[in-house]
Amino acid sequence: MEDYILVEGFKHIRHQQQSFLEKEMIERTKSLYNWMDKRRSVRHFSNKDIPIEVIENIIKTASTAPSGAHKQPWTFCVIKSANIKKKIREAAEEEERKSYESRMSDVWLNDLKPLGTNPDKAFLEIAPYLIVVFKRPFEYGESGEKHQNYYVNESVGLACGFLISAIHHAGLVTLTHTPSPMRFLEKILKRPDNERAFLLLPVGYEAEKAYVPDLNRKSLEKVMQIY
Ligand code: IYR
Repeated sequence: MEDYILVEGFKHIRHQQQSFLEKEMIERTKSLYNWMDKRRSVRHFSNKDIPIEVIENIIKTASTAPSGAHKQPWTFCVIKSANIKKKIREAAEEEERKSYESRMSDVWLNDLKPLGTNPDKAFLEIAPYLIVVFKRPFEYGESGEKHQNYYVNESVGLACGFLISAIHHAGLVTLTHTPSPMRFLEKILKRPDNERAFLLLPVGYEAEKAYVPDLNRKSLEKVMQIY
């Protein structure tokens, strides 16, 4: 027999979150932290293929994120085609060159120096998959009227966090690439006019010899305030 209540005429089903003993909870949270702390934004990819089922599972995980009024205002475009990856790389590098040469301030360029980034985006062609995340600021109703979505940036940002965690959980690597402006992605992928490019993530195995900047994370004392 199904267990439910009605709230203003809408069905609310019974939910029972699995919980753990305190000792177990401490172990689990420690172990997740240790694993997540190993995640790095990686720019050196292997071109080794990965099963599409892995990509599907990763995207299903991202799509479990909470969203404003449960509108799920996102679309994840998966690119495997070498031809489309090449188009994306060429367009991204063109924008990036302009950014690095004139659009970014000296302070910004200086802040990026430790990361060693530059307008060359070879990873866009090397990684076996690119995931381009689109946000959907509004939806079209039955008769073509527009319905705004809510907290779109927050919702899609959360889904991207879930996506990045799922990629790391699979033992794969990614980085959050934000070529700016990103309108070229809407054009190349022929997206509908209610979608705006939000983030581009190459996904794949790490290259055999990969390097990342030697960075430290802020200490707990710096990022947490207890009241
Ligand atoms: N979008 C550029 C520049 C860039 C900006 C930030 I803020 C970074 O953390 C890293 C890169 C690029 O992808 O190179």
